[in-house]
Amino acid sequence: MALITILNGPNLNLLGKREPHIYGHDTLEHVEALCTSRAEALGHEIRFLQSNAEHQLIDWIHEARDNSAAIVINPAAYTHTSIALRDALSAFDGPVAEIHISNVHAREEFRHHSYISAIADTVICGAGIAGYGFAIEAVSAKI
Ligand code: CA2
Repeated sequence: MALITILNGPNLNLLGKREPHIYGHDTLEHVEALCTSRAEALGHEIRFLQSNAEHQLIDWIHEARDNSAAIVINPAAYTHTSIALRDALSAFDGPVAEIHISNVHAREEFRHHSYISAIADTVICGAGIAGYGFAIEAVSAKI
């Protein structure tokens, strides 16, 4: 059994409460339940976290170096801005999956570039919250 750290970036605590036409009606609690169920089916445990603070996400990535076999991350808007998150993920030895609920490539131009994708093992977008399950399957296959 391995631990998979699942990180959620800024504003994802609002999931299901605003902008359902983009992100759907499911809340972050629903996402956690989906992740727990998928990970357990594959024989793994999860540590499911959300923060609006870049430094907190970086600290959790550093902790994952010692306690996790893989990281699944929805970096939210930090996807498009944060070299610091990319550097932290680069220092993690296990598989990393980047996941976006929406299809970022069908949205505004500023969402088309990700600082994370080039160092991720897996990139999933546009599958809704089901993408979290696909990301867990992808990293599980690489653990
Ligand atoms: O599609 C995704 O999962 C995103 O990572 C979500 C981010 C966005 O900045 C990325 O470009 C794509 C936004 C997360 C904020 O989520 C909200 C949910 C409900 C209401 C408001 C924001």
